[in-house]
Amino acid sequence: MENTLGLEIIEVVEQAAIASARWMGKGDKNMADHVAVEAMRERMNKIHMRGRIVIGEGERDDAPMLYIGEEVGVCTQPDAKNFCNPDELVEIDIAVDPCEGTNLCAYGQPGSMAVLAISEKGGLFAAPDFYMKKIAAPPAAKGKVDINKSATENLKILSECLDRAIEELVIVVMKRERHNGLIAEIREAGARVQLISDGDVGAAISCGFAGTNIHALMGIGAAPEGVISAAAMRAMGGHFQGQLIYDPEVVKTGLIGESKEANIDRLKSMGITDPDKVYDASELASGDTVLFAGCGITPGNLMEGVRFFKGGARTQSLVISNKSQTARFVDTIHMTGQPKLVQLH
Ligand code: VTB
Repeated sequence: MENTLGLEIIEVVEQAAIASARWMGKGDKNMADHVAVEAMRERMNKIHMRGRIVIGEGERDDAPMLYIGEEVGVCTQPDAKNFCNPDELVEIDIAVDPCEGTNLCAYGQPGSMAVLAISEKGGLFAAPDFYMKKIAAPPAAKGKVDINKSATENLKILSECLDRAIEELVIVVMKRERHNGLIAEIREAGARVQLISDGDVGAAISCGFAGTNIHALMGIGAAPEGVISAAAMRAMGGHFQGQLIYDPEVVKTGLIGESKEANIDRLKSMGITDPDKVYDASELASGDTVLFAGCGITPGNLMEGVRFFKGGARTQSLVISNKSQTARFVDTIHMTGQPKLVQLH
């Protein structure tokens, strides 16, 4: 599964990022998202695979493309039997966010990315469109920090695991009213807070890499994005835990269903009987093979954004694989126009 797919999914996120980057700074987040979805789907449908979207743009009725349950890949097309042997092909589950941080892209801010995660069938948690309390931390703190502990306790643990003073730690938190208490507690404990307006996937993954100067992500973001972050952290051995948030009162901003009770019922209907369960990365991305791919749309902590030049574009992507235990940065020049001398700088 991994060898061929690992290369092809780079192109999937690259194409989505290039399409979206054309709408960077135009103030139209729906277009930035729409073109990324289209590009991602088109490229995905050229891959020799039997894929199924488990986390996508929403339910079929609301999302014309990359909806949950949509089948993608050459071997799901009506004429597939002419060139695919269904018995030989592993069925693949895919979680996508073609333009993670649509506001960031629309307003020309850093940190938007095209991202996806892949595993064999059943290998990714099909998270409902709710929120998720998250904690992400570097591999050295894996299994040591705990979402059930206070931020103050976790900062002490991080400080020990990373062998640096609490004052040197940088914790990313999304700037939301629901996080006012958390932000105050982190500052009180002595650590520094990096507030972001959007894009907690990039923040979570940044914790996995030394040198990003990001030591943890804490707080509540979207659940589907949590699964994609978990896939990356599982593949690279970082720490990630998530707990579904189904109470609109806790979220404060953002719409999540009619009421807490209705949401609990919805979770039950999806087979989630313990709504307060804490999931770790290996439960959210439980597959034997887990691959993450991301491509910068605007520049971020880990990747450059898309840069256009006469005759093409240059992208930077990241593919993380649990099987080969690699995090591979891929720098690509796309020669989409007339053949030209490629400018490296
Ligand atoms: C979260 C976060 C995402 O949007 O979903 C956020 O996980 C939305 O949160 O990375 P609110 O509803 O509180 O605004 C992102 O930042 C971007 O998709």
